[in-house]
Amino acid sequence: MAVLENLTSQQAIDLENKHGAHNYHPLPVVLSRGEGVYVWDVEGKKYYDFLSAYSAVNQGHCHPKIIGAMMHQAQTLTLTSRAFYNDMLGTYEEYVTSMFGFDKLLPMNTGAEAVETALKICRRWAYQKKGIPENQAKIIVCENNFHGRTTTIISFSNDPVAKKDYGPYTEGFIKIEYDNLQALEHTLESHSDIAGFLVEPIQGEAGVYVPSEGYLTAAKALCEKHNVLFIADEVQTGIARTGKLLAVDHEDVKPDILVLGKALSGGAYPVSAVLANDPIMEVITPGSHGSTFGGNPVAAAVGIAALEVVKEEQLAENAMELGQVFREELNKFIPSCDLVQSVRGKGLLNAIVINDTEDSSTAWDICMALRDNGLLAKPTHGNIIRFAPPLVMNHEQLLDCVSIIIKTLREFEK
Ligand code: IF1
Repeated sequence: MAVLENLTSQQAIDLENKHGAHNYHPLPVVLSRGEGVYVWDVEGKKYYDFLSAYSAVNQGHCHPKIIGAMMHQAQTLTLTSRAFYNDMLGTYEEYVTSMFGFDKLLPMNTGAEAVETALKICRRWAYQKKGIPENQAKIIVCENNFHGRTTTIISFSNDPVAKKDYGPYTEGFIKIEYDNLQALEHTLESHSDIAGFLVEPIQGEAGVYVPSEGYLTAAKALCEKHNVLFIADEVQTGIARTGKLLAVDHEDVKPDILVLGKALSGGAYPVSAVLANDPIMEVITPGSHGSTFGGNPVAAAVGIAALEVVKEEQLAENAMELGQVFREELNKFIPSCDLVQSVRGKGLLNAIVINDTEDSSTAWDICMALRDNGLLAKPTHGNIIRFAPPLVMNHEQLLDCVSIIIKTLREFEK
């Protein structure tokens, strides 16, 4: 079929520009194949993937176990809707709830859907269990948050690019400074209608902001003291990315509601989930929430396989170890490089801060040069470049990537 003829990169870009909404500004590289830590462009050039589709491909591209599970289920039964039972969903729910230590799981598809689901559960719990007057529930969120792109979620964003001209906005959210316990405590003490606190254990899109040691523990304790639900958005930080199964595990914090997505499927299929214990999840009753694809057999098969890979290949341990190597190597280099201010992160979720203004093109230009040198990464906000390779990377590959990054930064210094 003509439509499947091999395209040049430029042809593929032109087609997207002509026929697709311009809701992204991708780095000019057209990928056609992925395997493990590598991707190839349509001209056959090989790259290290240092973005992992925003931490969805933690298990590496096209992991054979995950693809095998997907193909088998896709040839058997793809979708029943929840109008009927299917033989995969209960097994998946048992597997995931026991792996993460919760009573129940509500299956969705995208991260934003799961965040929206968590907000609905939190509000309904507030009215039915906490006794907050109907329509008065407030949920505390953090400045510079990123939780998705639905109208309600961008209503509590402070990113003008993600928010402007999408009003009217959903009410019921109070924004406080991230990593500021006094702000959280003051807000909890000065309001009686707080239902929940929604937080990223590390703020990814904001620029990989790791909060102070103990922040999550203290925040959870404040929520318990005020009978407010602690909602952890681990869509990006979860599934071994930060060197533990969950980023909250670094502080042994147990969220009241846990939101998972992205690498819950290893990037093979849209799979997200909301987990909570019965006293909270029981506010969801038949017909009060759902989705056509939520909990479909393919998602269930893929989700189990993706989590088995995390355990079998000890991806959290590997991320912890390689993340330390990555930051050590860059911290050795940074003193000799005026271009880079710092490196920060946990596990294999890291970022470097470029010594330039937020509105400069330096970070973008560096990513273009990294692309030419065989490594794909992309700036988050302004002058911060996120580095997040698949967690299946080995020590030799990581050191190879560090040398590409240093070589590229040196080229820029001249
Ligand atoms: C884009 C980055 C952005 C997320 C957290 C929920 C969601 C995300 C913590 C929603 C999604 C993606 C979305 C994608 C770029 C990427 C991203 F931080 F990961 F880099 F935007 F901030 N919670 N993050 O990070 O999940 O609905 O996308 O499945 O929208 O540009 P989703």
